[in-house]
Amino acid sequence: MSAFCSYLRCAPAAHVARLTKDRFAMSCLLVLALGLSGRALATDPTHEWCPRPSSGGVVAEPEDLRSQNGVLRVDLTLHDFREKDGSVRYCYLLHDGAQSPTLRLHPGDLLILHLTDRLVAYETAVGGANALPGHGAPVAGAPAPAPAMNMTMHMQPASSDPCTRGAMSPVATNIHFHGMTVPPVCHEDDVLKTSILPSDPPFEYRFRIPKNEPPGLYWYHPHIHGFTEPAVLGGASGALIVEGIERANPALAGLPERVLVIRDQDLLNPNAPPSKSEPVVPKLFIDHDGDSANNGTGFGLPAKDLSVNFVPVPYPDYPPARIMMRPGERQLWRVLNASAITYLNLAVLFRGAPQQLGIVGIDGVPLHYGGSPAPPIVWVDHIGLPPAGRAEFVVNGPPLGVPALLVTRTVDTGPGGENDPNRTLASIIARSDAPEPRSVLQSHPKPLPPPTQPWLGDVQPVRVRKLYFSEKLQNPNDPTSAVEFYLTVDGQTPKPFDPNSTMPNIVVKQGTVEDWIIENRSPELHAFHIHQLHFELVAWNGVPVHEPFLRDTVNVPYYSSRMLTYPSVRLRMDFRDPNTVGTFVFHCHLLDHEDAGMMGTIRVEPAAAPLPALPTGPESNNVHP
Ligand SMILES: [Cu+2]
Repeated sequence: MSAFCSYLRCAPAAHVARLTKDRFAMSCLLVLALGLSGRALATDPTHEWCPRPSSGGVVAEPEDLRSQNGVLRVDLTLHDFREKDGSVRYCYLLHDGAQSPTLRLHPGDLLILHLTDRLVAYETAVGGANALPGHGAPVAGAPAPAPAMNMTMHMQPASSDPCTRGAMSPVATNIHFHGMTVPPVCHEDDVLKTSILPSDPPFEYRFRIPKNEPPGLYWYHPHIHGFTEPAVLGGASGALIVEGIERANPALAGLPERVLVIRDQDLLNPNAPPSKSEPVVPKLFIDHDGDSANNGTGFGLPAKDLSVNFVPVPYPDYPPARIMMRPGERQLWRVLNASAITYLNLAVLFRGAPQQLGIVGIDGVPLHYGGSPAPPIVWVDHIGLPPAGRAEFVVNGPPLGVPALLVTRTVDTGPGGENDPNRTLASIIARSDAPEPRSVLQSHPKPLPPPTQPWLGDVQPVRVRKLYFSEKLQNPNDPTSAVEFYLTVDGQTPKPFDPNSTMPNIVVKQGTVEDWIIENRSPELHAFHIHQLHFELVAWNGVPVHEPFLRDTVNVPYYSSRMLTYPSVRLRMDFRDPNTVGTFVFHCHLLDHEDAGMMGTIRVEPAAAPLPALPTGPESNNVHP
């Protein structure tokens, strides 16, 4: 526990409500052939794309697509569908109608992914659909207002080349391979310029999984600035597994494995009264985004519903999805928090009692990896996952007849955050005839080669930078005015991410290691993520921590006016891999924040290249090592 009590790294859970602001089934068989007929369906406004299972259903595994002879070829089509309540579903669809397949490759394998953009419906639903009546919310079915950003500033004339187009529009898309250390270039993992439109032919992603990519759970999702949240909230996400975790941790050999993708979505029953089984909570507050604000009790209307492999678990009764297991069976669970804004705090309960979960990997990396002094497995009774975080852990199934639940406990997102109450996710049902998971880890794994470079935690950083999250009311005198979101390099001027800027916020040298202190100067949680690399958390609120494993996303605790200093995390950033060379982004992974500008860019220069001359002026501070 000691090493992991900070994994969730949330602010203290128990606090009174102190609201400082009064503001705010996979039945896609119709799509069997996506040739001409798919094209015709795509323009048919009555066709219901992206069908979803009913609540209370059995949690089916996503379809597995496995590389063969070192190559995985995938054809995905991205669809959207606007529901009657105004919310929009999104899905990555295969020709056979399956949604959001799990891509499984080995280090060194080639991925060739053809992506077709068939987005049509989103334009009329920008602004979210679960804003509530009586709070200035859009009327269901009516065109909603634009989000709190100037979208027109990002609308550029469409070039003919998706690689340089950079167009950020509601029907544009691209893919970010979250957590992978593949180069930030077009056709690989670039999100700054790559912009695919419905008028384009299938766009090819083509890259090799690096031979040194840690084995574990990664994921893919669209990353068009200004429009990432609606797509991910709508379900545009899927898992990518780099095979071989049992090579890093032989204790896992032969275990069945289960992929659980937990997504958030607009509330199915936003106007329903709370369940009578819950305590009465203070008056409902709605935040600027139209979401239910944190009330600090652990109960009440959540900001978003959750789903487990697309089986919804809606407010107010949270009917659990169903996970079937053989009695007492030990499995490896690979859990992805693919939520747009929702934090998870997972626990498994038998007869209401928390069970031990054996964490073996975080954010795609085995705990004991790359020379890390971490033990290969750490047993805990709850696991915090910020949006985009992943945890791979060993679960021992319940004995026959023992009621068991997968739950997420409340997360205190801060006085400015969204409400994230206690809720059930799934019943775990022990049955002798439960089907086995589709995948089983190798029984006799060949050990991974030894690390070729020192453990990140043992490398002296060449410098320390400070960045900070902050929020500002557009009109400080009007508490109902929109909030602006910034992620600022200390010394630079806070401003929303500018997709047209060619000046990176930070320039570093490949081959180096730096320490970044990320402060939170706002009254809500943020989740710091950087593309292309992993980092180690080395201090929490200025106090060194011993958590010698890698992450790509980390929670940053919220600020309250009672605090004497801003909360912070200190991260050891690893720019040693040559694949990090190029320009890419770091941002908050609460995607409404990212869309509203909480993002910056970094350029990693080749090790041999000289650094450019220092620009002058107040914004040049800390730009160069
Ligand atoms: Cu944020």
